[in-house]
Amino acid sequence: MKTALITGINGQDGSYLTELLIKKNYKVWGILKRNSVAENQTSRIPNELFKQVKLEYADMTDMSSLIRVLQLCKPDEIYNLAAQSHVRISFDQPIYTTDSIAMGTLNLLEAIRLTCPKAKMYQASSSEMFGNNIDRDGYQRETTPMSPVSPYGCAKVYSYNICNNYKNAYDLFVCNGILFNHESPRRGTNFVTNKVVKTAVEIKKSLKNKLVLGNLEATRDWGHAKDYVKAMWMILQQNTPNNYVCATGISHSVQDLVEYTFSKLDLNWKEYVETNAKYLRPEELKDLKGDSTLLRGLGWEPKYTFETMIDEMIEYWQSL
Ligand code: NAP
Ligand code: F7E
Repeated sequence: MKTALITGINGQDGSYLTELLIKKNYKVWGILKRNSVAENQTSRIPNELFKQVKLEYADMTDMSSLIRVLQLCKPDEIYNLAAQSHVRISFDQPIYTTDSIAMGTLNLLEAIRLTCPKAKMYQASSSEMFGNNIDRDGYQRETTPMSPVSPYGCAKVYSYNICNNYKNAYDLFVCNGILFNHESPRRGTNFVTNKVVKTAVEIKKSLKNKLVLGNLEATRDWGHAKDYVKAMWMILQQNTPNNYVCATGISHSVQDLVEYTFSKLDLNWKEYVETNAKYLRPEELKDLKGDSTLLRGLGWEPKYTFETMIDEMIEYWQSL
């Protein structure tokens, strides 16, 4: 039986990864960031799995807490998913964002080097690292230069680089998964997909009468978090560490997302959607579309399409 430690276990991806690893018969440990509302610390961990998961308080900014947990659980695999992960908010909280992501990753790498150097580590890298660089064929891939346009993206580039550095310098098994946007009913409701779907369903139920958004022209390559946590696991099952892009290869604009969601609910989006500059970012990342040929070579393939994913999210909000 393998043991895995997940940082960010209560996040969208952490919760799906927990389900996947438990199904694969792993012993799963997770770290919880302390919240004054205790229920919030575990709000995304499915009830039926609660008893099977071992949870410990720790914080990415507190290396001693990471060492304590690593010594307790002695993991075979570590999935570093913890982060202040909201790009717009990273402009409001640049230092905490950098502490939790960049220093957090370095704290974890040092803790691994000191306590369990044989463990394999997955780093949650992001398409936000590319900024507005696009290869001539319209895609971003592992070799696309990185010029991030947000404090979040800058911090993720540091994490990406320090992971590669520790892999080469200390012979650690560290892999970066460069994941493009991925969503689900468990996505935070201040990210655009779940904000649009939740509000559209509330409009349909006559609980709200408008949806206020920022940039409608931006395009993203949106996949489903369930498909993407499978990629994380596959990346760590290889014999040699490597970095992989994970994406569907299809992109849609925010306006496409709005049009699809409202039309599924038989609503005319133009009657309800407004824009407000407060949702714009000081520097915008305009277009993302990923080429995951390398990962597909390992046998990875997404099961969800953009449409089936949004349909599932609509059903979720309708069911409440
Ligand atoms: P998420 O839902 O925001 O989850 C992040 C988790 O990290 C939360 O459980 C949060 O705790 C925890 N956390 C935040 N700061 C922490 C700290 N200082 N110490 C310990 N834990 C901390 O994010 P996600 O969508 O699951 O994404 C998982 C990872 O993949 C993140 O690193 C994100 O940056 C990266 N990523 C995401 C995407 C995407 O589209 N979803 C794409 C590329 C990369 P609380 O639950 O207490 O808030
Ligand atoms: O924005 C536009 C916004 O906040 C998507 C994170 O998981 O993916 C995520 O970052 C697009 C942007 O995600 C609103 O300007 C318009 O162009 O859902 P988002 P993101 O910024 O792409 C990457 C890969 C990560 O790594 C991150 O952790 O939608 N947009 N109007 C809006 N976005 C939000 N949030 N709210 C709006 O009202």
